[in-house]
Amino acid sequence: MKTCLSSFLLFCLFWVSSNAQGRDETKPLFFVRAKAVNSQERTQIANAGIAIDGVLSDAVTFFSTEKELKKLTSIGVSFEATPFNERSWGFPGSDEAFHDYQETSDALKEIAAKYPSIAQTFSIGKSVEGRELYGVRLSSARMQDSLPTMVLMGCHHAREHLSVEIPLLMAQHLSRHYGTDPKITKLLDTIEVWIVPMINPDGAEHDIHRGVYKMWRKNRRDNGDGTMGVDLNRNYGTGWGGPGSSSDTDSDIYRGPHAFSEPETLAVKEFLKDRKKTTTLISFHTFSELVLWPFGHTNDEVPNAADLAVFETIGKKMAKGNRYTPMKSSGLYLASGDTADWAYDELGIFAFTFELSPSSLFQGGFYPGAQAIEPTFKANLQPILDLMEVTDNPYRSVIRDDSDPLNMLH
Ligand code: 0X9
Ligand code: ZN
Repeated sequence: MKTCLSSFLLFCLFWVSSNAQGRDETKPLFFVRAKAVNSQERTQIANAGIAIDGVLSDAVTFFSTEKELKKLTSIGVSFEATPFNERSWGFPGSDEAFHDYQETSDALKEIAAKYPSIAQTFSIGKSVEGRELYGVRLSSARMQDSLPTMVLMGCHHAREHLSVEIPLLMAQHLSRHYGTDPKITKLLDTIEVWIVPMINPDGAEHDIHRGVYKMWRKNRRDNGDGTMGVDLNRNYGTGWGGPGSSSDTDSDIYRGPHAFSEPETLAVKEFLKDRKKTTTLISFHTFSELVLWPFGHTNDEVPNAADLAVFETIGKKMAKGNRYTPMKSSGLYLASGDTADWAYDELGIFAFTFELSPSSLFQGGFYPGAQAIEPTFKANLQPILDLMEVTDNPYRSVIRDDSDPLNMLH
């Protein structure tokens, strides 16, 4: 792979500015493949303010602006950059099966209307543009927060539309099968499942505005300097401001002025703090097919050996089910201020990040098409059920013999 500045400039010469409907800023966007063979090299790129999308054995892929490419060159990173015209991704018209904000809200209300004895909708707060952040609670227990709780969330990142579909389909699947499938019936009789499929509705709506994908990642905060958006997965409190996040308001991994500066992350914070019996959580993202656990802001392991064993045991089990790659988040690259680090660090929740399908940009990246929805849900159903099954006591997953509570793997 050759750098870089010369080929980059060459590409610039050929750049046809058809990007007026791209990101808000009418800046040319580039698809980049940069050399990075390990977590350290990937972190160096993340530290330059880049939101890495795909990880290959010897390289990473991402979208970036000219300014970011200059920065990469200045720190000696080798890359190939190709002008990107998002129109080539096609129109959401062919992706009708995906749920926009209104459709997601309606689908949640429909579940509650159809299955009132086990489903109720709720809102955890409002987005920066004032949209309600709706969810659905599933359990046969009448009293809220009376049973061990699992939380599923989607769409911290706007363009990751598949991450809305999986928690939404899970809500539909669980509610439909309660009372007929003995396993699901028992689960909803013994735990509560709280599902919020769209944490970043403003960003998701912006990404599909006027039927053209925008490759948008952040929320829609007006930063007041001509740039828009904060990366919600860099805005949580644990390790906020650390490696793999940016103070540049223009960056795709802009962390915001302070931890929980955004109404969306603040709403998640208050919501999780209120759900005192929450033991497990999955935050769905796309793409790369990974099952990730804390920490992501430091290379340090989770210090509690029992907790580490739970993360590794359940993480690997779930990854067997969906055939994704299991790893500690920092093994991917360091990124500070993400949901799972905070949920575990602050609240002791066994919080995972799933990077759903596809495996790479070359299989469709953020826009894999509607045909990806069903197989992705099928692949992830059992892993989610596996996590539900240990939600009453996640430590059970590392006990070899259920009858002997002392026989733990550490
Ligand atoms: O960078 C992210 O926020 C996540 N990847 S994505 O492509 N969906 O943006 C991964 C978060 C994993 N956490 C850490 N590495 N800390
Ligand atoms: Zn994401």
